[in-house]
Amino acid sequence: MLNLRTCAAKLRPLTASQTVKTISQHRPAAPRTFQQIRCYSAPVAAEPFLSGTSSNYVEEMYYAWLENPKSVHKSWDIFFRNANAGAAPGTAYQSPPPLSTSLSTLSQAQFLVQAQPNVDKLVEDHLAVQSLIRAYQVRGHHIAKLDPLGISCVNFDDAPVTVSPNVDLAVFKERLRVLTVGGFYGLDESDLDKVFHLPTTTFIGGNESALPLREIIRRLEMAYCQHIGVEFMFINDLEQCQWIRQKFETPGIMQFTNEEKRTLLARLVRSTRFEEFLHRKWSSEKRFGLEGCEVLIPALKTIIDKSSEKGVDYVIMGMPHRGRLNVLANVIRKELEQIFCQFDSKLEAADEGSGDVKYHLGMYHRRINRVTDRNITLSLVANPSHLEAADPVVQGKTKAEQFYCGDTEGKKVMSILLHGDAAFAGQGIVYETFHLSDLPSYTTHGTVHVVVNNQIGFTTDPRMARSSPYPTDVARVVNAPIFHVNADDPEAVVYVCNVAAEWRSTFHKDVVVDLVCYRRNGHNEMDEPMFTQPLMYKQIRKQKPVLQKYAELLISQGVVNQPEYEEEIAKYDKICEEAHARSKDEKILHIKHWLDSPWPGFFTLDGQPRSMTCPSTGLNEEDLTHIGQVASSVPVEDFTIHGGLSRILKTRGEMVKNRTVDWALAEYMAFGSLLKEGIHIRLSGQDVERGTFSHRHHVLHDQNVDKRTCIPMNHLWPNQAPYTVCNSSLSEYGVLGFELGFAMASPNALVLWEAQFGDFHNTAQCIIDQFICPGQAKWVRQNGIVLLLPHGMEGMGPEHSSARPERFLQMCNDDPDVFPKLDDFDVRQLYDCNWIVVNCSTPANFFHVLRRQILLPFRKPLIIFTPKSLLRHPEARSSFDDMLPGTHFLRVIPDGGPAAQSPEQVKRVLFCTGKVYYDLTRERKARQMEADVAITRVEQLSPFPFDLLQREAQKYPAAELVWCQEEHKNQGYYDYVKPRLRTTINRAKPVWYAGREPAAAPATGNKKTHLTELQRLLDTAFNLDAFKDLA
Ligand SMILES: Cc1ncc(C[n+]2csc(CCOP(=O)(O)OP(=O)(O)O)c2C)c(N)n1
Ligand SMILES: [Mg+2]
Repeated sequence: MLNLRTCAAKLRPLTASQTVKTISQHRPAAPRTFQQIRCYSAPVAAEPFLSGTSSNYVEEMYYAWLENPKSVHKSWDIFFRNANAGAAPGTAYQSPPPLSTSLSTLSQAQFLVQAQPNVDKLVEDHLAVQSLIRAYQVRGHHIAKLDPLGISCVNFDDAPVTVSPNVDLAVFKERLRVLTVGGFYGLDESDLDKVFHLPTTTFIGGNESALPLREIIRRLEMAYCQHIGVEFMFINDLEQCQWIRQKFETPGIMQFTNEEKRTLLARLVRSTRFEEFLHRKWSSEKRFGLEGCEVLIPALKTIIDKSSEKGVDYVIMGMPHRGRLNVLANVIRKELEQIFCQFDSKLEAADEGSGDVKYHLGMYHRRINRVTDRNITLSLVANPSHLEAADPVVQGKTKAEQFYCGDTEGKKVMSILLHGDAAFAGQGIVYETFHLSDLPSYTTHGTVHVVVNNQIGFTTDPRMARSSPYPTDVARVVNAPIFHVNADDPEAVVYVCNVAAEWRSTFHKDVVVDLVCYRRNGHNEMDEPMFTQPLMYKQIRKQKPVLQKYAELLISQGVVNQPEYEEEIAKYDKICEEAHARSKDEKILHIKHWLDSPWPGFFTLDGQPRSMTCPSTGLNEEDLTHIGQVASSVPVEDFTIHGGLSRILKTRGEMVKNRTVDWALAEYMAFGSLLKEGIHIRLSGQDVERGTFSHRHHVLHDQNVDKRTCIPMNHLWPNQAPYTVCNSSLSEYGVLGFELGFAMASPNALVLWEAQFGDFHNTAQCIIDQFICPGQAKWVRQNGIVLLLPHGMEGMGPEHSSARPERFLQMCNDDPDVFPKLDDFDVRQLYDCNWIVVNCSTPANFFHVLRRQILLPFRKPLIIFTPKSLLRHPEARSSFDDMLPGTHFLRVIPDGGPAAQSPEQVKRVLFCTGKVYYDLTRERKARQMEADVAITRVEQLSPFPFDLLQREAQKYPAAELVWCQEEHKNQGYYDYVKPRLRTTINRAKPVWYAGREPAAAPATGNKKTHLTELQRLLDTAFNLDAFKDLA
């Protein structure tokens, strides 16, 4: 009774407003417009049979009639013709002529209209049947039997309904009559054996166009209410909806050959026995086992097999902890001994770096797919504990692999993302990643998402963990179909996985497979789940493992016999035992064996850089001039740009004639020259095409032709590498993760992410903390991504001022107290660091540091604090002379004025970085203190230029040393620089501070206070008595 009540609620007709919404969502835009609907709906609104849900059916008929008037019954044809001709309300309907004889083959024909004197009733009943079919399509998943435990934690009214496939509608309908307003869409028991035409929006008929109601219900029950719950009716595209209906409604479509069943059983054996083996050998080790969702392994293998069959030869995967070792062993096929040896606590690490736990490491493997006999490469991206953080990284890597092999439609390279139910619903990055899925410069042309929905997250129930009915609702925002499936029915799982892979290869859009399962043990193997989920776990204890259930099924069907089954188990156990024996010979753990993205040819065979030098980053005059000219022109015919932009380009042209560059032009020079050398450049971030500060203008827009654009950077050289510049979605976490993934794929690309303002990087903090900063140490994986972070105190308020340099500097791995013993600081120091942090004060230095990033023989992340007001500062210009061959990036720019001429006379050296240099020189000049105070610019903050700064400090023996910054004392660079500067001078002198006071916020919101603070810090910097009393 309870069940039936639930069922009734789920199948209840939509309200009028719901109907309108749903219809407007899934109608195609053209040629079927809403105008056409209004054309008939206005005059016929008063037709007696057009109410509530019946209008659904009428619309179906109307669309069919529009396409082909003969496709609908004669009565509808006349009705629509009259309505369209403007018949008055209530007069468009005429009694129909007799039905054609096309249904004469049906034995129930006596129930059809010929025998039916009441045509109104006929129409109503058809409308009711149409509504019924639609109700199953929309809501059938609510009552499907998805939960293997039968306790359904999904937040619907109640537990699933069990309806026998042999519909006992008498009982069923009786309940519904009581429980739904107006009964079962007006149908009653006498209708059960009546035959109804099926609308074009269902495939349950197979070859038949009409069926008795009893059979219609039975088939709908079979399609939508068994172990698969299909959620798809929110999809806007009719063709896609039809495709899905056909995949699940066609009678007998879910058939498996005996061979397929045996393969499925063998895969379940591997999945199950792998976990059992680990449990036997290391019962007290954490492994985040897959017990309760062993079907994940055949599920993934099915997606890969089907995708391989459709032409995919490279699959990039991302996944969390749960079942990861099993996936490595049985999907990626990592050697078992490599996995087992990780459980040996005495194993020494062979590689530099801190390494990572065994269930975080990545993997790359190329092999033959046995099912399709085609080569396939599988890569599992290394990930941190931070759930879902790897999602955008996987997408970026996938995009890059597609880009490098010219796979513009995602036919060869694809991604699969695995999720836990709690994380999928809870982590915002899932949403941010979904929103990249259909953007031209970010799409990977469809991802297959698989959710291990064990109905729990650590100790938290779904009802406490999410407000949506399913953990997968987030996918609805991109119109991805969602296939919920009971993970204890392996054939249903394999079926939906096949459909998911086919969907991806047909529509190149995301799709979700929700494996509704359970977690047999605690969160990890050491955890006691009964503390918090006693009833659930009582049920789980009673649950027969899926392998056992499926084996029994196949044995009962005669597909395998008991000895064959046992032999399959023994065979795999033996493989595990032998690998275990071999694993004992492993003495050393090589993390580099777990690389997810090898860069063939970039390193020597033992993974070392091919040299330890960096060529000059300078460029010849001809190339500088050529790039400058293209940057100041419109290199296509008949292209009208905005007048203001013409002026900007003209100014650029004049700068080129004068052999000077500003910031934007320096960036152009760096990009343009690297493109010539075959280096792909990708610049991504919010509004990067124009540049937040309207300085870049890398994409020109024709003022007369909509969407006509020109990227001059792609018109530089005959065989240049392509330049990609793309405005991103408004996401930092997602987009930075994506670009990091893109940069992982190849060392021969300059991949840059620009924050709108530097402060906004903190919504991507997880990517910075978990991947960029420690990536190489954890995973022996280098990455040359560049972060451009606009920074500077310019009176713009607490936000839009600071890129938080202190945070990046705090994460640098160089020792503040040790002067490095190196012959070559220029390159060696870079090799040893975890990332490079710079704040350039000249365009030329910015140009060099970008080029150096690629010309170095290894890759390190590069963090650049970029200017805002300096973009247009007349002094922030560089001459071509500073960019010619032989010139290079200056880690430190010493004072070049009177102070440097007579260094012994100098009373104070001001060390600084970035924009404040210009404030300091202006002030020094105003105070005529050029001979008293030297100003030294630290351009590369980390790794710290110990060698050069030592030289600078020694050059001015009588001078006080002062660190000057415009940031607050507890922010900026001071805490990082001070101990290091002291190390360079053997702590012989103090290092004083001139800058803003400590503060909670990065900057004041009051412009006047800002200027007062600035003046105060300049006063301190040039007051030679300022530190007297402190000495
Ligand atoms: C961002 C983040 N927050 C918290 C955690 C701690 N944590 C680890 S596993 C887990 C539960 C995950 O549940 P679910 O996503 O359902 O995966 P399951 O373990 O059930 O497979 C939590 C909260 C984490 N790893 N990452
Ligand atoms: Mg879970």
